[in-house]
Amino acid sequence: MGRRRCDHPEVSFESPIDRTILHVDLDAFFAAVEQRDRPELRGKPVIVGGGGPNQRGVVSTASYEARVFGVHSAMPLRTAGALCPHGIFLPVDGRKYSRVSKEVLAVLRRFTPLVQPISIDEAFLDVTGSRKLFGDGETIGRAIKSAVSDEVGLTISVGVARTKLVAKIASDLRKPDGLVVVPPGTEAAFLAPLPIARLWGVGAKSAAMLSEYGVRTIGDLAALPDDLLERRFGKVGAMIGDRARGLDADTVSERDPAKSIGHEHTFDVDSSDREVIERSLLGLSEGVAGRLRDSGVKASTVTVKIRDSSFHTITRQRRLKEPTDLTGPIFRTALELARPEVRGKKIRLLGVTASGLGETDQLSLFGSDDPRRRRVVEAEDLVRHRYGDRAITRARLVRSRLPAPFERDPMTPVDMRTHARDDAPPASPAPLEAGEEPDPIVDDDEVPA
Ligand code: DCP
Ligand code: MG
Repeated sequence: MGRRRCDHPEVSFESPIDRTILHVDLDAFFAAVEQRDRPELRGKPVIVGGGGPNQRGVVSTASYEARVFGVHSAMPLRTAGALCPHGIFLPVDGRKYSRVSKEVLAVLRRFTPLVQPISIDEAFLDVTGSRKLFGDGETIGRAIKSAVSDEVGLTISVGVARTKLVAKIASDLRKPDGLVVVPPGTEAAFLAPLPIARLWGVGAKSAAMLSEYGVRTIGDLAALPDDLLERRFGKVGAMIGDRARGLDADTVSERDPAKSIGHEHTFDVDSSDREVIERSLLGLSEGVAGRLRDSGVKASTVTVKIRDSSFHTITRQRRLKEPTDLTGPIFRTALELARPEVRGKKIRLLGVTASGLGETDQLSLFGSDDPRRRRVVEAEDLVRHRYGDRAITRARLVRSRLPAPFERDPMTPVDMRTHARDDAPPASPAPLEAGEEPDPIVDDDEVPA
C-alpha cells in the first residue's frame, strides 16, 4: 500500500481553523468493479468503454494493468486497442457503477455527515467533528479504506489534510490504494516539489506564462511575491499564490443544501459592447454547467443578474423544459433573458445562476442527452479537473480577454464560494416562462486554449 507521511520541518503557516479534511477517490473505478465481480479478470488489463478495440468511442477507464501500456480515460478505443492488443474490452455498466457509488457513499457517511460527493467515485469529508469518536484523520482514513474494502470489495485512495486542495492532491499521489497524510503546518512544504499543473486554477496557458518567471513547481510559485502575481494575473494571481502556499478556505459542503450554483463577473470597465456582454454570458454559463456536472446535478431554472453603471440590479428567470447540466441550453436561456435588458445600458456586472437542482444519475448515459456529446463534455471535464478551468474553452472565449475564473459578486450577501448558495429572490419579480426545447448543440466550437 502506498503511504507517505510528510516529515518536513514545520513551515510558518497561520490558519485559524483546525480542520481535518479527507479526499477519497476509488481506484480505476469502473474497471475495479468489473474485476471484483469477475475474478478471472483480476490482474488483467481491463478496458471499460464501449464495444471493443475497433469501435468508435472512448475509454471510460482502464485497470492499472492496462495503464502500463499507456491506456487512459478519454482515449479513443482504437488507440487503446493498438497500445494494448491483449486488453479485455468491456461495455460500460452505468447502473451497476451508480449502485456501487451509493454503497460507498453510505460507508463514508458513517464517519461524518459532512460528505461532499464530487463525482461518481470521489468525495470530500470534513471529519473535524468526528475525531473524538473515531480518532485522528489518519486513523479515520485507514478505517474508511478497510470498510470500503471489506464491505464493497474495492480499494480507495485517501488524502488527509487541513484543506480540500491539499487533501485532493494527496489522495492522488500514491494511487492505487494510497493513504497520504499531510500534517497541519506542512502544507506548503508538501506542495513545494510538485509541478504546478497539480494546482487548481493553473491551466496550460498560465503554466506557460509562469514559466517565464522560472516557475516549474508549486514551491517556485509560492515564492513569487503577491504583488507581482497580481500585476501579471490580476485577482486570480493572488489566489493561486495563496493556494501554492497551502492556503485554501474552501469548506466541505453537503450536496443537499446547494439550492443553486451561480457565477458572476464584474467588468473592469462598464461595457455596452454586445459582443463583450454575450461572451461573458457564455463564459459564465460554461462555468455554471461545469459546476453542475461536478456536483452531479441538473438544473431546471436559469437566472441572469444584470447590474448597470448606476448600480441598479435586476434578475430575470426562466424554467427550462428539461433539466440540464450542459452549457448550450443555459447559455441560450441566459442570452434570451439578458438581451432585452442590456440594450442601451452600460453594464457593470453579469451573473448566471442555475437552480431547481436535482440529482443526476452521474452517468447520464441514461438521460436524453446525445451520448456522443456527453462523452465530449466528460472528456472536457477531465481536462478541466486536471489542468484548471481554462484549459479547455470555447473558441469564442479564447478570442476574448476575460479574466478567469470569474469572480463572485462581492455584493452578493451569501457567498459560500462555488456551492451551497441560497437562491436570492429576484430583485424585481420575474414570471417563470416556459423554456423552449434546447437546440442541438454545435460540437465543433471547442478548441484547447
Ligand atoms: N470516467 C469516464 N470518462 C472519463 C473519466 C472518468 O467515464 N473521461 C469514469 C470512469 C472512471 C470513473 O469515471 O472509473 C472515475 O474517474 P477517475 O478519474 O477517478 O478514474 P478512475 O477511478 O478510473 O481511476 P483513478 O484510480 O485514477 O481514480
Ligand atoms: Mg477514481
